[in-house]
Amino acid sequence: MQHDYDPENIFAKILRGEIPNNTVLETEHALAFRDIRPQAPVHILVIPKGPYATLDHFCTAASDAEIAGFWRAVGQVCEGAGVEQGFRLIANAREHGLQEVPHFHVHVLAGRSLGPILS
Ligand code: DGP
Repeated sequence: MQHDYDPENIFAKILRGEIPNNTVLETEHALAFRDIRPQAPVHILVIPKGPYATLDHFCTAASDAEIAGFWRAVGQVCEGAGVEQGFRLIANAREHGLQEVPHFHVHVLAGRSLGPILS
């Protein structure tokens, strides 16, 4: 399918340094920062640096180095966030996924019992 990317989305502006963020980790291929509306004591967003709108866009169009680098950063964030009691990853996509910001991102949620998401 065709994947469009809007370079004016808010995370693109964060990557360009046009909007401040609370950075947790920056690597060659990823940036991790705290969510502005935290839903848990730990709520970190991890984004790739390339122009990808959704997980499927990223995982089909990005290079192996970008994909490996991104997921390595997700692992580093999970290990570094003090989440020994566990965590949850969420990746919303497009309308039905209620994705608000059209730059692929993974939410890392932890620090409390997160409850069931499937019933
Ligand atoms: P999603 O629905 O998966 O697209 O979630 C987008 C998240 O991004 C949402 O939890 C709020 C967060 N967010 C939106 N704008 C900003 C911002 O300017 N800075 C930060 N740190 N987070 C933002």
